[in-house]
Amino acid sequence: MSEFSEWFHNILEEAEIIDTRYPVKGMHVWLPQGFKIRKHTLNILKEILDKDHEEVLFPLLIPEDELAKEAIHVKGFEEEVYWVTHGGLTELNKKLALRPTSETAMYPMFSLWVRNHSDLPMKYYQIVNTFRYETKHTRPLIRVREITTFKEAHTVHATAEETEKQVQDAVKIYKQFFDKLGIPYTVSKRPEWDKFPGAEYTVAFDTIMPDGKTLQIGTVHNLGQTFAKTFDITYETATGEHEYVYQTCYGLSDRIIASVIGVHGDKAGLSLPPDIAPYQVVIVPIIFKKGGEEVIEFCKNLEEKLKLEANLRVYFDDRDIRAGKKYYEWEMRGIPLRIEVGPRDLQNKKVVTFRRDTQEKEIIDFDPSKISETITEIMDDVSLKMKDNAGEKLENNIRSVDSIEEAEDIMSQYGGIVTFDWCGDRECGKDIEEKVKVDILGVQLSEKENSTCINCDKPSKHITLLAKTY
Ligand code: PR8
Repeated sequence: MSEFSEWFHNILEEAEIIDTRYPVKGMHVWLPQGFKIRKHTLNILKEILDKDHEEVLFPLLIPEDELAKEAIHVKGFEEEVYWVTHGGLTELNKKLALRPTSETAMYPMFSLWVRNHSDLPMKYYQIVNTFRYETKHTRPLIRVREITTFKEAHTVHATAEETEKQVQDAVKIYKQFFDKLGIPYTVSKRPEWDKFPGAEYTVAFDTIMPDGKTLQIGTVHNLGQTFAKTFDITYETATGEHEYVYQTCYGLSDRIIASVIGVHGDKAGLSLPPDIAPYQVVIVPIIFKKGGEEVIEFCKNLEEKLKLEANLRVYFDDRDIRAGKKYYEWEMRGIPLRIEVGPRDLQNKKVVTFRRDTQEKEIIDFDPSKISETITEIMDDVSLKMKDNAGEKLENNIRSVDSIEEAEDIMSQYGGIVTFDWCGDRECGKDIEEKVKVDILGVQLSEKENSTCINCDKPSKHITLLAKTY
């Protein structure tokens, strides 16, 4: 197990994120701390999506004939589908698949719902569990067989231009979301051999984990009319003709939580952005024999104040254990700010703050009329600094190269991402992957003029990203 893998597994257990001992491979139990992080993360996402998407909920089971209808799609998933074959003791006359994703559950219904051009665009999303019988090595939150946090959006449009625009909008939505979590990313168009089964093209978000490998954390797919033709999703135009619709879909998974943990964590454990931390502030009383009651009273008031005035998630830790043990625990769990209060601080009208991200202690003035504002400002600064630091780490891990040899060198020395010019041809791309022994992530969306492929000298239009991936 690599150093990072070991750290990651330990932290999932120690910080009580998930319990990996559930007796089905690739399926885990969310624990209360992890569940809170998941809930706050999803709330951020929902808030963004709810502006112009509707939330729906489709059944888990998909009839075999619907799943099989779209040939390329089913080919892409056939080795990963779990099947329900029996109802009690009776063998079902039609097998039912546990959804690996929901195109084939949703689109037969879309075919009933879309009638007229005025019904379009339609933008739906759901947050559900999906099942994929992964044959590659499974890893908690990173490659699971039950994806418990599968956010899938599906949109339907009248024209190809509108789907293009929707792909760009979805990229913007995900950027906004990852920025809020302070997760840095690259955005690239996947090579045609790595696109979503049934899509015209796939745009993906990747981040770098501490071991230098990239993790795909989100995808946006332009589906064109492939599924519309398979599932007969048509609309009547203003002039009375019937046309097939155009579609997009985009998804995120448990990997968003894995990336928060991996990207922000350090030797002391988790470090959570305030927006998703189970508690944003923990108050720890330092109690000696004398003056204990006043300290407790002060802490309780401070807790109430911060909850009411600053709308923060605050935990007053008055457990009867050593303060040092509490410090260790909250640091490991990644709580952004700790406030320590002892009898002397009360006398001096001061409190001590400890920032998890910078590991810095500070003594600040306690002014009851200003404390909520002060703590809110600290929270904002924590969010900003965490995002900047993580962004810098990613930038430092992207290296541009001019030759295949250089790419090999950098990969073996540092890992991370290397960028170069590539012609875009499948054969040449496969040759590059073979030579450097890592995968082409994809090409940047913007075009580049006057460049040539580092492998075959043909003209190249885009900068390509290459990385060892999860
Ligand atoms: C779609 N259909 O399904 P996608 N464990 C954790 N995360 C995973 C796993 C896994 N085993 N497999 C994939 N992901 C489209 C879009 C509806 C929504 C992650 O797309 O197959 C991927 O990295 O690309 C991706 O970020 C997301 O799930 C969507 O999966």
